[in-house]
Parts: sequence; C-alpha cells; structure tokens
Amino acid sequence: MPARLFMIHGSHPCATVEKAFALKGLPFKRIEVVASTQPLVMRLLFGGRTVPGVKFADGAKVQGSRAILRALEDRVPSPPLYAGPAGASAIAEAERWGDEVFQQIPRRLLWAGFTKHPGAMHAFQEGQRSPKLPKPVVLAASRLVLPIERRINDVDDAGVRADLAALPLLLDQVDQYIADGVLNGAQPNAADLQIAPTIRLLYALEDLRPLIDGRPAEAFAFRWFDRPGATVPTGALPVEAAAQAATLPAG
Ligand SMILES: N[C@@H](CCC(=O)N[C@@H](CS)C(=O)NCC(=O)O)C(=O)O
Repeated sequence: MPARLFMIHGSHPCATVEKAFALKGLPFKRIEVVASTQPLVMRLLFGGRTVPGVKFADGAKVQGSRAILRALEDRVPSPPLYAGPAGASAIAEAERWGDEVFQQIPRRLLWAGFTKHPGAMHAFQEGQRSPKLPKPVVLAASRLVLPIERRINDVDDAGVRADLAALPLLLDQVDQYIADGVLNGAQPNAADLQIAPTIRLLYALEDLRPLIDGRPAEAFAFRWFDRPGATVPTGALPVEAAAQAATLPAG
C-alpha cells in the first residue's frame, strides 16, 4: 500500500508535501480531510491537530510539513531537498522561517477574506477529489465553518491589520532569500517547497496582488506551482494597513 497523505485541499503546507512526494517519485494516496474537522480528526489519527500528516507504508506516522519532508529525504535521498549552493543550514533556516513565521499569514487573511466574501469559498473546491458542494450549500455551511476557522486561525481586526502591516517586510525577506541564492536555484529545495505555496495562497487574495506583482517572489512562487484558479475578490481586506509602518513578527 502506498503512503497516505492526510491533507486538506487548498492547504499550503499540504501542497508543500504533495510536491515533495512528486519530486521524490514516491507514490502516495491523498486522503482529503473535511476542512474545519482536522483539529479533531488529525488529533485522533496523529496526536496533533493540523494537516498535513502521512502514514507511510511501513506504518510510520509523521505529522507536519517539515517533519514529513525530512522523513521523505531519509527514505529517498535523491533528488536532495537540503542541498545546493547556499548550503544545508541556510536552506533549513529558510524552511523554518517559512513554516514558523510566514506560513500563518495567509491563513488569517484568507479567513478574513472569506468572512467578507463567503461565496468565494465555492471556487476553492476546484480540483478536490471529494464531491464539490453547490454554492447555496457552501453559503449555508459557511455560517458554521467561518466561526470555527476564525477561532482556529485567530482572526480578528487587529491581527489582520498586523499581518497586512508585516507583509511587505515578509515579502522583502523572500526576495532576499532569492537574491542570496537560498531560494529559486536550479532544483527546488525544502525551503522553496515551504515558501512558494504560501505566496501562492496570498496571491489568491486579489487585494494582495499589488504587493506581490513584479517582485522576484512572484515569479519564484509560480515556477513550480501553478497560479491559483480560485480567488477572493478585492475589497475583502483593509490593505491600507500594508502601507503603514511595519514590524516583522518574531522568529
Ligand atoms: N506548520 C505546520 C502546521 C500546519 C497547519 O497549521 N495546518 C492548518 C491547515 S493549513 C491546520 O490544519 N490548522 C488546524 C488547526 O490549527 O487546528 C505544518 O507546516 O505542518
């Protein structure tokens, strides 16, 4: 039996892991967890509350995008995900930053965007294996899902404004990693796989595109991942906060 990847369609760390499986040429089966149920389902299956999680054919269970990439690297060393001109420790540090600092930003902004435009959630089902829900059902379900996701992702006005204020500096950091050759080398490394899907998800929020367009980070994000088909229309986020004085989140 191939490895089983427990994931949520549209989740950026799950996209990281899917791409890593593909690069390593390891067969796997996608198990789509119903969005918003993962704190319960994943805790029962893996002990922690988040996707992604992998059950390998040998019975090993690994949860978390970084831990899964390390497990893949151990099992299939080629092509290497932690090698390149920048060196393994620079790649690992950028991967850590991508996971611990950058990854959270689109979560809070996305759920703030869906709060303003719940109908936009319908298109985000595109490409999922589970049956797609019709738009009226999505809208009805959003009354239940939005409060859960807002709580899971700490969505409030102050947090959204803080994320928007930090975003230009976070994107500067991505551009710097690219300039330093840590990201965007000849072959994708673990940091590329961690950071590019986060930019892709940010790009799904149309309000944020002016902050990303034309940056090295934009071309980088869509080198190994396709551009998002589903988007949240403009007018969902107080983007003027991004133009105000910014401080980087700790980490
Ligand atoms: N940083 C971890 C966490 C991933 C994560 O937070 N996943 C989200 C979906 S994108 C989740 O399952 N959240 C549920 C929760 O926080 O309870 C990783 O890269 O694996």
